[in-house]
Amino acid sequence: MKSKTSRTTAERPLAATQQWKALQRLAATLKRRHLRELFADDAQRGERCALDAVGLYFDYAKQRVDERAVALLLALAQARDLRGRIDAMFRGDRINTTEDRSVLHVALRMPKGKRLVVDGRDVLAGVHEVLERMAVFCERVRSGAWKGHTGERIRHVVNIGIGGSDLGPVMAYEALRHYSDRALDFRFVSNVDGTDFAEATRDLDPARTLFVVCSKTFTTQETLANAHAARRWCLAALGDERAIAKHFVAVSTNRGEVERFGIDPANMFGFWDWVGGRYSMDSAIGLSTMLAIGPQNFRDMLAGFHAMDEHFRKTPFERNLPVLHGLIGLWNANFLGVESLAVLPYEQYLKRFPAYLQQLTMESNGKRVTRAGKPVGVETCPIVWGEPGTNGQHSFYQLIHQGTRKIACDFIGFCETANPVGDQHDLLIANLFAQGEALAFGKTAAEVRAEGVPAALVPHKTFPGNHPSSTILTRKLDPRTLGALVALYEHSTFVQGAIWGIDSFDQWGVELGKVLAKRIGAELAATKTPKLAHDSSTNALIRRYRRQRGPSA
Ligand code: G6Q
Repeated sequence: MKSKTSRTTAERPLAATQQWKALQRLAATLKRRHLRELFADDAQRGERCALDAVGLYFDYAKQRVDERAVALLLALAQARDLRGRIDAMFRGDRINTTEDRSVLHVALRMPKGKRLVVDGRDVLAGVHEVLERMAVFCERVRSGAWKGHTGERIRHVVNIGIGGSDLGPVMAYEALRHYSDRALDFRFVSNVDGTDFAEATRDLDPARTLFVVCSKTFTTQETLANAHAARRWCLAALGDERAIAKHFVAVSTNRGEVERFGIDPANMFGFWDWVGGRYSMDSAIGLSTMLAIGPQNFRDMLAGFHAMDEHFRKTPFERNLPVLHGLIGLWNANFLGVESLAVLPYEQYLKRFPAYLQQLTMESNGKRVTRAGKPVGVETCPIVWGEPGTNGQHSFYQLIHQGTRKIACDFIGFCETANPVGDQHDLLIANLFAQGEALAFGKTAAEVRAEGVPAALVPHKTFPGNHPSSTILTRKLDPRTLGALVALYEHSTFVQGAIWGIDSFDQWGVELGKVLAKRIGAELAATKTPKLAHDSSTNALIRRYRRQRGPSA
C-alpha cells in the first residue's frame, strides 16, 4: 500500500528528496575509492554482488557501489513509488500519460488461460488469437503450403518497417539465426534511402518473395515509400494485381490504411495501441521472427520474456534483477557522472543488440521533463552504444581504458556456443573476463615500472582502472534466454524512467522528424523554384541540392 509520505516524496523534485541528497553525499566519498580497495575490503565481493535470476547471472561486483549505495538506491526506489508504478503498468493503467495509453507489452507474453481485463475487455484473448493466426500462417509458409502467385513456394522474406517495426525484428532474427529455417532467406528494409530496398531485393526472385510490411500506424513515410517500391517491383515482374495477395502481408493497428494500400485484411496481423513500437518485437511485429524460427521457438521466446516479467513484478527489490540493473545505471549516470553505457555482447549473434537497446533506452528515457511537464532537474538517459566483442577491443576500447571520458560497460557472455570452432569460444570468453578485470583494476605506474618499462613510456602504459562494468553471463543464447534478456533491459529502462518521473513511453522527438521532412520534401519535389523561408543555411542547402541532384527513377 502506498503511504501518504511515499506519495508526497514521489512527487517532490527528485534532487530535493532526502534519498537523493544522501546518495550525493555518499557518492562524494565513494568517488575517491578505487575498485581495488572495494575488492580488497571484502574477499567475498564477487559472490555477494551477484544475482542469479531467470537463467541470467548478473555480476555487479565491478560497479563502484557498496552496500550503503545499494541500500540508498533501494530506498530511493521506494520513495519514488517504484512498486506503485510497476503495479500500475501490469494493471493496464494509462501510464503513458502524454498519449493517454496503457503500456501493456507484458500482456503480449502472458500465457494462455490467464485474463487481463482492461477497460472491460480481456486483452489476452486478442493476444492469443493473433498469435494463433500468426502460427498458422508461418507453418503454411515454412511448409510450402503457402504458394506465390505463380505457384512457387516462398524462399525470401523481406521485412519492411522502421524504428520499432524494424530494430526488434532484425535484432531477433540475427540473434536466433541458429534456430532459423535456412531454406528461407531474410532481408530487412528500413531506410527511405532507395539503396536499402535496391540492395535487399537485387538478387531476389519476385515469384518466391514475401513482403511483410510492418507499421503500427501504416502512415510512416519511409515504410510506405518502401512498401510502394516493393509493390511496383512485384507487379513489374508478375504483372497481375492479384499477385499482391500472395506476396504481401501487413502487421499494423490500422486496418483502413492497410486496405487502402491494397493488402487483403485477411493477410493482416493486428496489434494494439498499448504496444509501443520499441516494445513490439513480441507482438505480430515479430512475424518475421516467427517465420524464421517457427511458432514453438517463438513461444519459448515469449516464455523467457514472461519469466522475467514475473520476476520483476514479484521479487523484492533487493533481489530483483531489472531493479538492481536499473538502479546501478542510474547511480552511474546521476552520481558518478558517467555519460554513456557501452553494451558489449561477446556473441556474434547479438550484433544488432546494441542498436536495439539504443532505441529502447534512448527513445524511452531521452526526456527532459517529468510527467507533470516540469524539468526533471537531473541528467536522464545515458548515451547507449556498443559492438560485439572482440571486435570492439580493436577499436574503441582504447578510449574506455585510457581516455578522459567516463563510460560504464555491460558485458554479455554465454557459457556455450552454437558454433564450436576449435577452442575459439574459450578465447572469446577469456577476452570478455580479461576486459572486465582490466577496466576495474587497471595497471599502476609502479606495476608498469616493475616490468622494466622505460620511464618515458610509463605514463602511456599506465591504466587508471576503476571503470565500472557489469557482466551478464548465461548458459546459451536460445529463444528463451533472448526473451529474458530483452525483458531485463525493458524493465531496467522502466525503473530508471519511474525514478526520473518521466513518461518513458512517448516519443515526441520522433514525431517531430515525421512532420519536418514533409515540408522540405514538397520543396524538393516542386517543379518551379519554391520560395524558401527556412534559415539561410537550410535555404542554401536546398538550392544546392536542387541544382546538383541526379535523375530520379
Ligand atoms: C517506437 C517509435 C518509432 C516507431 C517508428 C515506426 O517506439 O514509436 O520508432 O516504431 O516510427 O512507426 P510505425 O510502426 O507506425 O511505422
